[in-house]
Amino acid sequence: MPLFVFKVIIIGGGAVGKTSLLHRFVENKFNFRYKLTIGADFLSKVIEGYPNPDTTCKLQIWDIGGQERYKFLRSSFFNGANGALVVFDISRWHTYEELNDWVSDLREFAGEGVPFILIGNKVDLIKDVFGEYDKEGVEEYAKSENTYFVETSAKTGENVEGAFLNLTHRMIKNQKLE
Ligand code: G3D
Ligand code: MG
Repeated sequence: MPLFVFKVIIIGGGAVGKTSLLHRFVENKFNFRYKLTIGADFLSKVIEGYPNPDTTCKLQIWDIGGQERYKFLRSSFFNGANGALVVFDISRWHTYEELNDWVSDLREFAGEGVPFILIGNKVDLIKDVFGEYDKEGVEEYAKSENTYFVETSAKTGENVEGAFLNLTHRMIKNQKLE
């Protein structure tokens, strides 16, 4: 019975919803008392029967603050990561423009071939988004990186599980290639 154990990291700027996505996925809860992430922390989630009925995946999911003052923690945080969720906030376009730094840190500290998926979070706010959100541009970027872009909402739960499962699938494929 195959068992995969993966370290997953959630990266992106401050207040994009990293901690909220983690709690939504692991505990199916939103907006209880966690607030600003201090340093790095992780939660575990066991997925049985994915991607095959006889497979179990154990995800150790690490959450970091996007704040600059945690920069010194980054190398240990990235070290040994098998995959990443790279998150921006659809309602604040500048958080997308900041992702380059996160992706280059991912490659530098976790390795070139580490799979990631791109997440535009807070899609429930899309009615309030004017002009700046260039969805086609994001999709093109994802394609050029050979990855997948998905809009999520930690608030409603939309696509959150799907995003983690898509990444899990990519991590399994990546491990088989090694
Ligand atoms: P971070 O861990 O990336 O810093 P948080 O982000 O998870 O702490 O979320 C930052 C704020 O965005 C929180 O609001 C949180 O409730 C809100 N948020 C997170 N995800 C979503 C989402 O999908 N939709 C909406 N509408 N809000 C979201 P507060 O007000 O508590 O600071
Ligand atoms: Mg946080």
